[in-house]
Amino acid sequence: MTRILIDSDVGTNPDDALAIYLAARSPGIELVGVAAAGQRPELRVRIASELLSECKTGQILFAAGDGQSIRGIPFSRWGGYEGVGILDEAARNDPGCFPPAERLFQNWLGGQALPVTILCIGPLTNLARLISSNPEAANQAERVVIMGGCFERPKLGTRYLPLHSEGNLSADREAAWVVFESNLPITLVPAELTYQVSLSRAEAQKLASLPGRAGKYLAAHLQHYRKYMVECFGKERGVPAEELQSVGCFLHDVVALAALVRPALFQFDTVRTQIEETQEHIRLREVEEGRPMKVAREMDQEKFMSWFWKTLELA
Ligand SMILES: [Ca+2]
Repeated sequence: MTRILIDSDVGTNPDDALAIYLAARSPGIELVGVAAAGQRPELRVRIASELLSECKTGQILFAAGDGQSIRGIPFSRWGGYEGVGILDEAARNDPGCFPPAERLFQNWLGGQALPVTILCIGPLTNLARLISSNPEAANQAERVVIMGGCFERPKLGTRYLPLHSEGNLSADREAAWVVFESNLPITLVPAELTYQVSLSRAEAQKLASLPGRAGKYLAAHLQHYRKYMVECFGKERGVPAEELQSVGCFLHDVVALAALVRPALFQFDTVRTQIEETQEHIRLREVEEGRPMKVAREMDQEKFMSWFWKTLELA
């Protein structure tokens, strides 16, 4: 049994919700906690707790992370539809209180004898804070799997996207430095790999047939997200709307979960990795002398998709 703790920015892009839902349904996995960082972290983590309310799981601790970067800059990623389809207006305005992410990490890493893997599918702020405030606890993590960064420009169809297309490292650059300079055993799942799989609009519609609240939520979420995604790709990455015509949803965070629960679907290399930063972007570089990390390079896309649908029981 692999115990995992997910640190996300669930709510804006649907891939976080999918990764969390799949983790709760994956055999051999015990999901022990879900945290969220990003604009309005309490709302985000409430979404996760509602999403899993009908899943048969053990006890999961839900925790709210940061609403701003290490430097105190408020996170900007926001679609305006976060929680629609799973929370009513009153709950979206007042999602309630959750313990801080730090407590969740302390709970599982501070003195616990049980090994825990952390899956980071949002900005690295919560993990960086733990590394800075309690490095002994952080070092207890059995493994840290990170969806983030890119060594080369990700490709969307035949188009190369700009380097800033990966949002997790860009959202909190200081946090990324803290995590990459730590001694934690890191597995990286970079954006040039995660951009290789997505759901078409027709495939994404199948998610509406998931039972109960999850299906209802994902149907509403995907509808709102598509408009937002097309706008973002146009404004930030120069991709015309026509080129996104058939895309229903990217699966970045789901690929990172798969690298953790189905590593046989991937080919990994050990790469000495360093962050390279300019004003415009933050990217990863393979260097001769640097910190070795396990990097997911290739995946069997067909087997990945079949794992995805099978785990959702929609195959
Ligand atoms: Ca995410």
